[in-house]
Amino acid sequence: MAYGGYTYIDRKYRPAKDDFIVLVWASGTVPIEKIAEAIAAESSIGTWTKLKTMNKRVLDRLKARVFRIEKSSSKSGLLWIAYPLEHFDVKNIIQFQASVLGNIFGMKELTGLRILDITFPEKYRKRFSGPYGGIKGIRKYVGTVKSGRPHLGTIVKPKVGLTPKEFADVAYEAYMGGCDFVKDDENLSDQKFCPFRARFEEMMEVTDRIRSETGRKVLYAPNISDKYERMAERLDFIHFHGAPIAMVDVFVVGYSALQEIFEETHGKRVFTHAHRAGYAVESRGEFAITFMVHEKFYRMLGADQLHIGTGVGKMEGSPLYIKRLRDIIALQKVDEKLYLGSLAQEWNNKPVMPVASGGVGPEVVDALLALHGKDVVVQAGGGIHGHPDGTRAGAKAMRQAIDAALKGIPAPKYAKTHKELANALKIWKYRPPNTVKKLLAQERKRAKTLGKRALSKGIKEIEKYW
Ligand code: RUB
Repeated sequence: MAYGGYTYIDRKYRPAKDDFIVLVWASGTVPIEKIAEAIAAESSIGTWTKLKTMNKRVLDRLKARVFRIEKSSSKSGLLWIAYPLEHFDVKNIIQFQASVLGNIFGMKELTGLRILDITFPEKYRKRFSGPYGGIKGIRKYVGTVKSGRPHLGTIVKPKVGLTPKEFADVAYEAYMGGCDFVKDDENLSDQKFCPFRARFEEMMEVTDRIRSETGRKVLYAPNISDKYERMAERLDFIHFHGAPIAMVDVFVVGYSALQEIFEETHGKRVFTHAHRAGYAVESRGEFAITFMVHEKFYRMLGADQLHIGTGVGKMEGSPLYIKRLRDIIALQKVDEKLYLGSLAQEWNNKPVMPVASGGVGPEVVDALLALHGKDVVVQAGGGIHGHPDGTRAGAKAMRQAIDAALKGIPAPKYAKTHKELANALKIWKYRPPNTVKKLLAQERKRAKTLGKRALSKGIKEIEKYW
């Protein structure tokens, strides 16, 4: 079988060390082999017909090769595709995406296409600097290297609407209650009611005040997201005033500006907090790119903290899937987990601090930490500012829930001697960590069988674990 006159399926091919491996789920109106040929051709060197301009050098050195096909039906299945390093521009993620994540999504013979995961070879990864400080750098700043406890973060709520002074007052309460980190929400930027500079100045006063009143170094991440020039302007401004961290809405900003602004933050020794608002636009349907792929780009480009979901809160993602998202950014090496649609990956850059956020309150902290471990920013908006006794009590309740989990004491028991936690649990029902623990234990025991099932049953089986 061939596409446009050339063949791209090569089951005997063994990927080279420098190849990119792309794992794809595809379904269509023609046999899966034909789909595989079409995808490999269109995402590398080919087109719908033979070319007078094609030559052996291009074919041999630059084409993509489908080296493994696991069929689910005659017209659907999992494909493993290898791309040679030479195919890609030196340090250009846009070119990579235009190639591997480009035209193929529009091909009319396809009824479904999901880019499940990509393994990036070391030579490519090394071209990008990765996080500036990552987990260690952020911990050093906050002073938690020794304790290794989870950080507590909050998003000032309401999402938008407060004036700079109102915003800073809420933040002060949150820090006093025990937050290490306060951030703008994804849709707060430079609106008239809360101008960026005025808010930032108020917040610098608050973080200085916390330092002098409590001796603690806390972080505030202002949302600099905008077109590139305005992000750079804001970055200059906050850097001039000694800000340690900036927040960027990484997905909606787009990779071109993102790469540039992350390089600038690094140059200025400023950490980056990556909010992923919008990512699910392309990760939930029949035609999709999983967040695993994006988080790899974000790690290469240099996010120091990255939102990855919670597994127990308001955003999509099963506990096991979110754990995988966590491992991909927080570990130096992950093995293949086919039942999650995920490939092996090694890293030589710094681990990124995972941010578990979205629908988090003290009632889920036990479960959250059972899943994420201690290297995590436990981040709560509503779960702090919705506390019946206000923001300071809300932050205290969260810190108490974290302390309880670290001591192995269930939150309701700890609440007997901690009134903020007790009051929180009156309005939010405690969710014990049992389900999460059970899932993790099952996964450990059944990993091999789950992998085999995924191979024979395809995407429906994989989806069960997402
Ligand atoms: C948090 C919130 C954040 C989400 C985004 O508010 O809305 O924007 O974390 O989701 P709250 P994710 O704590 O009140 O739910 O972090 O999964 O990208």
